[in-house]
Amino acid sequence: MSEQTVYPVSPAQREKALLTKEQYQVMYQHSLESPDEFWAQQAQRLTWITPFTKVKNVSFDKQDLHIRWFEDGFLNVSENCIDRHLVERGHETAILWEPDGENVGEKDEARRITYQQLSSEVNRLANGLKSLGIKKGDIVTLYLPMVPEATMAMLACARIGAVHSVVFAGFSPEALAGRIEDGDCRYVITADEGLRGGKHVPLKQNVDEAIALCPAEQVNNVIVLNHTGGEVNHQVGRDIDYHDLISQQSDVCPPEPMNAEDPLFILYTSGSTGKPKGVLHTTGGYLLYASMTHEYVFDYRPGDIYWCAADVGWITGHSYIVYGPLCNGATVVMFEGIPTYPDIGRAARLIEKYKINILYVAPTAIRSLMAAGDAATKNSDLSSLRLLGTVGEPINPDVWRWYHQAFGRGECPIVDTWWQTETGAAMIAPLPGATDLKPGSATLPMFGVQPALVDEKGIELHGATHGNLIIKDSWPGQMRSVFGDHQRFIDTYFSTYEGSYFTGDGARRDEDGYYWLTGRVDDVLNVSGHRMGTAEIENALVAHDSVTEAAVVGVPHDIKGEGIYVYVTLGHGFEESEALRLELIKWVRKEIGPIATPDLIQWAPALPKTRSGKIMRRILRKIATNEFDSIGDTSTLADPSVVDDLIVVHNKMH
Ligand code: 6R9
Repeated sequence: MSEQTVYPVSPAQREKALLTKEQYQVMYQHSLESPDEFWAQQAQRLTWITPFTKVKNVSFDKQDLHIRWFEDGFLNVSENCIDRHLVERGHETAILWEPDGENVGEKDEARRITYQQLSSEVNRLANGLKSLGIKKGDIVTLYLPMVPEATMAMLACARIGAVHSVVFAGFSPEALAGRIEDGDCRYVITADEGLRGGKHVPLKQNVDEAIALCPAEQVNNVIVLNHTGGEVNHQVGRDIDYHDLISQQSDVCPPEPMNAEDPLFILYTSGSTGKPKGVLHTTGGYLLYASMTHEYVFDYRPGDIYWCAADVGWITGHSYIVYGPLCNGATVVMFEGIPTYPDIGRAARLIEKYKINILYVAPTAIRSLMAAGDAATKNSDLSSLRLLGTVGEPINPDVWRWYHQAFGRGECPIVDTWWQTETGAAMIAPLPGATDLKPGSATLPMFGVQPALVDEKGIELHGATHGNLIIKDSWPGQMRSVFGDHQRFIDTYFSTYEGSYFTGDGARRDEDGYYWLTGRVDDVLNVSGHRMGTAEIENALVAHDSVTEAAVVGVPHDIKGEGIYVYVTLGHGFEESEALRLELIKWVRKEIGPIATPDLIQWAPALPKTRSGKIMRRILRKIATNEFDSIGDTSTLADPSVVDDLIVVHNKMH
C-alpha cells in the first residue's frame, strides 16, 4: 500500500470531536496572526494568582536571545493540577495505579486516588519538604519507580516552588551522580526498590552509590519511600522514611505564588556532544502548552479514562502523565510495569480492566506487541478505546496499520505526535476531528507552531520537499535554557540557523503540507524511543581501561527502532576476546544504564578519520548495515585502507 493512503476523519469523529478542520484552520491562522490575543485567550484555562498583562516577549536573535511568556503573571502549578478541581470533582479519580505484578480479586494491589486524596498527600509531602528546609528555587532530585508518589513528589515540589529534576529509574548510579552534581542537588527522593517486569531494581542502593561518587556533603537528605519492603541501608541523620516525614504533617500547605517564568523543572536529555543537557522548563507557558495540547490532541473530555504508557522519567511522562492531564482534571492510568509482562496480553487486559478510552504509547512498544501477532489483543475487550496515540520516533506505516486494526478496531484515529524534551509538549500532531490521517506522518502543526524546512545553508525550502526542521517563532512550552549553561542553549538551538530554533531532526513535507519526520540529522540515537548521544556511549567506553577509542552508530532494529552498533579500538596489551566483549557490554550498562546496552561490538584496529581527525560515522554506518557499495568517497580519509579492514572484520562476524 502506498504511504499516500489517507484515513479521512470519519463523520462520527467530526461530529463529536472538540475541533473540526475549519475550526483548526481558523484557530491556527489566529495563533500566527495575533499570538498575543490567541495565547491570552488560551491562558484563561489556567488559574492565575496575579493575572498577566504581557503575553509574549521573545527574540530568537542569538545576540539578544530571550524567551518570556506571561512574564508578569503569577500562578502555582499544583494549584492548577489539584486545588481548583476539588469543588467539582474532589471525589473523582485522579490516578488509577496498576502495579507491575498482576494480582486479581482480593489480592489486587491496584490503587485509586481521588483528587481529594491527591491534594492531601501532596500538601503533606510539601510540608514535609519544607520541614527539611527545602524552599523555593532549591533543586530536588527524584529517582522513583512508576508509583503515584512520583506524581505526588513532582507536585509537592511545584507547590513550594522547588525545582524537580526527575532521573529515570533505569539510569545507573554513575548517571544519577552526574545529574545530582550538575544540579547541585541537596535532596533526593527515592524508593527502596522499583519493580519492572518482575525484576527488582535497587533504587536506594543506586542512590547510595551515586552519593558516594558525588563530592562529600553534596546531599543533605535522602527521602526513601517504602515500596517493595526490600532491605536497604539506612544512614542515620541523612536518610528519612517517606511516611515518617509526612505522617505528622498538616494537609494544608498554601501554594507558593510563582512567577510565570520561574523554573518548574529540569530534565536531562542527550545531545550530539558532551554530557547530557539539563533542559529547563518554566511555570506558566509550559503548563498552558501541556494542558492545551492534552485537551486538543487527545480530544480529551471530562470523564475519559486516559493511559499514557511512558515513564515519568521522560518528558512524555512529565507532560502527559502529570502536568497536562491533571491540569485538565483527567483520570490518569499509571502503570508500574511493562506491556509484555507477565505475558503479551497485559496491555490489552489493562485497557479492558479500566475501560480505557485514550491510549498513548511509543512505537517500540507497539512493535514488541505486534511481534506476537494477534496474541496481544485477541483475549481482551478493547471496545472502550476511542483514540490512540504514539510518540518518540517515527511510526512505520505497517505498524501504524496494525495498531489501528488490533487496538483501534480500524475505527480509532491515531495521533502521531512529534515533539521533544525541549519543546515541552506536542508540536506537530493531528487533531482527531480535524485532520485526515496518513500512516507515518505526524501531519500538521499545533497552534502557534511555525515549522519550516531549510537546506544545509539555512535557506528556507518551500512546497513539497525535504530538509532540516526548524521552528521559526516561539511557543509557550519551549525550554528556556540549559541549566547552568545558557551559552550552550544558544549554541545548540539558535546558532545553526540564525533566528530560528533548530530541532536536530530532518523531515519531508508533502503536497498537502503534511510533515514526515525522518529522524535525527545529528549524532543522536533513538533507541526504543529514548534519546542517547553517540558521544555519551563512546565516552563510557573510553572510560574503560582497555579502550582507546570508540565510535557508535545506529542501525535499524526490528523492535527498538534503532540498535547500538559499536566500534572499539583496544589499547596496547589488550587482546580481543569474547570475554572482553561481554565485559564492555556490562560496563556500558553500568555506566549509563540498561537502555544503552550495545547490540553489537566490532573490534576496530583503526577508525576511518578525516585528515582533521573527525571520525566519519557515515562510513561506519554503511559498514554496519552491509551497504558496502554506497560507502562513497573515502579519499578525504587520512588512511582509506582502514575501511577495507573494517569490512573484512564485519563480514567475519556475520
Ligand atoms: C517526546 C520525545 C525527541 C526526538 C525528536 C525526534 C523523535 C519524537 C516523534 C519523533 C518521529 C514522532 N521523535 N516523536 N520522530 N515521529 N512522532 O520523544 O522527546 O525524548 O526529547 O526525543 O524523538 O527525533 O527529536 P525526546
